[in-house]
Amino acid sequence: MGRSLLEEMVELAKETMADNVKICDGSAKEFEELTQKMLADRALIALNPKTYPGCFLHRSAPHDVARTEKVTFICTRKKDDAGPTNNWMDPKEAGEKMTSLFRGSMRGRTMYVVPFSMGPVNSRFSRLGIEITDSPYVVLNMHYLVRIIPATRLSSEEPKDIMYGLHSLGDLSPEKRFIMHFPETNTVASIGSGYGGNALLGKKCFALRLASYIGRDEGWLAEHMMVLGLEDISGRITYIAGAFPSACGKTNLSMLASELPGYKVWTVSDDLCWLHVGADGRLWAINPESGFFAVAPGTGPATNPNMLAAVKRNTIFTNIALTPANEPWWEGIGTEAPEGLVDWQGRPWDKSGPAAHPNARFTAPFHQCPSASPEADKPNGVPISAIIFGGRRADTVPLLFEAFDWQHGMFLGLSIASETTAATTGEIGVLRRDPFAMLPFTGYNMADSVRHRLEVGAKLSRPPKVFHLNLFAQDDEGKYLWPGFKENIRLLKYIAERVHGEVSAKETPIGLVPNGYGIQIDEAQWEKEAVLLDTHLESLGNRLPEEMWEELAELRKRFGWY
Ligand code: OXD
Ligand code: MN
Repeated sequence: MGRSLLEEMVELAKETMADNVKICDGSAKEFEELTQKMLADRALIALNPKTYPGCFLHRSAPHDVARTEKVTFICTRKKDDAGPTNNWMDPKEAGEKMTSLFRGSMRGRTMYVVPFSMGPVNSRFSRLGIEITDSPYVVLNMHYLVRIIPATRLSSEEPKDIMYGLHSLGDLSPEKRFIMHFPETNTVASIGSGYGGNALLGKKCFALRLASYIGRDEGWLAEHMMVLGLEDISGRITYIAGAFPSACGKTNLSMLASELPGYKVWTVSDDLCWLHVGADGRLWAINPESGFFAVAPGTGPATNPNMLAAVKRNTIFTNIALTPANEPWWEGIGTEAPEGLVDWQGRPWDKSGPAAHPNARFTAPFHQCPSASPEADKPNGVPISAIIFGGRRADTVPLLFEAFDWQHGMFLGLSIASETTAATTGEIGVLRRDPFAMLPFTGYNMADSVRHRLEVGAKLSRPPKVFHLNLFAQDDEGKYLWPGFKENIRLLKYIAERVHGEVSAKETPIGLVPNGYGIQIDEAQWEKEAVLLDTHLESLGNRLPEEMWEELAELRKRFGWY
């Protein structure tokens, strides 16, 4: 029998020919040494120590600023196991390609070995991982985003249970950039990018793509969901998870600063969660991460004051603009751009484009956020009473409605979409379906993931209620119907009251709609939507559970179309 892929990956790590190897321990001393080295190499700029203590700016290569889905692959032996929504490559072919790209790729560099836990260190739901990288920027980010553990802890784990990742910046050329996932052997190989989602393997690669595959086999779910706890006047906390496609307000909602007297939002996660079926028949969530890696532009005092407070110290900023006082600046921060601003590429800002890159980021430790939930590190997680699937639609889909049951809720999750507007792309109404907000993050066949969600639901004696939220519905003049931001607390309050059976809802063909919000359902638009959903379901192939087609037929029946 040939060598296992894992053995081949270890061999591959040796072949990178790194000058030296450093086993990381996550200590403050290590952080200090790395920042000193990066400051000397001009890979970091120290920000104003009085106003932004412990903060640094990193500028990436200008062509390496976002996740690259085109070169992200799921390499399963059978193509059908990756499914119609993923790029696929045969694992042998992918392995060979990566071997040749990694050979000598770390020459002249240090190889950092970072052992870590995803999830609270003492939780039975956590997973151990190891990332080998030649990027000190990656290591710094990992100090905040995952819990780095002593390397010796890895030996207490079955090697096959460890998520193993090899990353190299390579020469950063887009033609030689690949993010290869091998879910059947729990490994990832990524080369050619230093950008977060491509290079911080703990985040999307491990915590979603590999973990979703593991969760399918073990009966749990890895989701692209924020988690918050809504505390009400009586002190009762209702935990709500929410999956929204990118740029649909997930992070802001998870940290909402409530102005409703007696109500408070506690943040458990702003991006990811792992959901397990508890002995009590409820779904329990942990946050596999321990920090935030979030988009800066648009974060300001009105949209997310908690995040602004979280990034005032010990934060790594990437691709933001810099003021003459050595402070970070981005569009939407809430202050006028000062004279003498330097743009994200280090040039004097000439106002011809944005000063900060639209995908500029900050990386900060979780507990710096004033709304961080004290329950976030609980080994068993928090019990989820409601799940929100969020979309971005100008018409058809109203502000808020509730699924009739879990299966209908999964149909809503399968259908979520975000629609571009003239303001963002110049093209109106381009609809991108993003099932469960997991389109780029599911490590196996999306249709099988629907079956798995139905199976998990069948094990829940107290399933969460499922809601669909669309904060972006517009009137005929293109004006948003819902003010959003601080008003969203009223929607969370409504959801919690539905969970506890304290308010009624109106039954309509699309689901249960809140009373008193002036919600209208436009039948003609829904007739078109049903046709679009035919195409969407079709596109997921014949492994899609029949139940989803039944849900679509039921929708038509409830409208009385046949
Ligand atoms: C994303 C992110 O791309 O969280 O979804 O960075
Ligand atoms: Mn995300």
